[in-house]
Amino acid sequence: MAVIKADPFDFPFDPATLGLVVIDMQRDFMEPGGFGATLGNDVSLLRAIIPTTAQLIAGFRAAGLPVIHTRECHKPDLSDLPPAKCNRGAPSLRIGDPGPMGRILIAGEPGVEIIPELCPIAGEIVIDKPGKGAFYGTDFGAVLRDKGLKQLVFAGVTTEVCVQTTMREANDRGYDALLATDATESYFPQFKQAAIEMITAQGGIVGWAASTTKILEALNA
Ligand code: C5J
Repeated sequence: MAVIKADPFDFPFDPATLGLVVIDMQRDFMEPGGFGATLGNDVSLLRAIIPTTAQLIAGFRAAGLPVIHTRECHKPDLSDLPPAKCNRGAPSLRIGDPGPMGRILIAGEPGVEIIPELCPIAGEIVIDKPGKGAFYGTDFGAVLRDKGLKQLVFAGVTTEVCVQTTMREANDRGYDALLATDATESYFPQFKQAAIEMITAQGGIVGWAASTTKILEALNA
């Protein structure tokens, strides 16, 4: 068994069952004019993690381990967008409205594309998800089973929304979940910190957390 030096304690793993899940590193959250910006967020805050996330992805690829990407988006006819999600708050544009990167959070539009720095390569699976969690309304669970994955390292945005939701869903389904602390970000730094603490408190009640350096050290050992 290999081991990642993690919080709140070491994360032992079998490389044959380990994969990386990169959540929603798409233009709609990372660039001006997308979904994140319509909600009033400073999207530039998220860009700081692009280099570490790229390193993490490169490390998994170099080790021959799977990388799975997700994107939050809806069908063009909005049939998978419940009013409880659509009619929330007072955004400058709602999901489905036309914006500078195409219709906000709609599959196939430029805003849903993963940012070029972290672009999936041939053979990597991209899960389009209508919810915050990657399991809801997708074949993510079937993909993990197909690939024989049981232990998941998580990166992406935003820490306390789609990343944490997916980690909780994964934990409930029996997966070990570890958060790469410097390859995840929030529009609210205090929420990122709180999410990491929520995940790792109480003996790792949801999962583990470790830096990209520690994760890569273990992959390269
Ligand atoms: C949000 C996400 N924040 N990817 N989505 O709505 O975290």
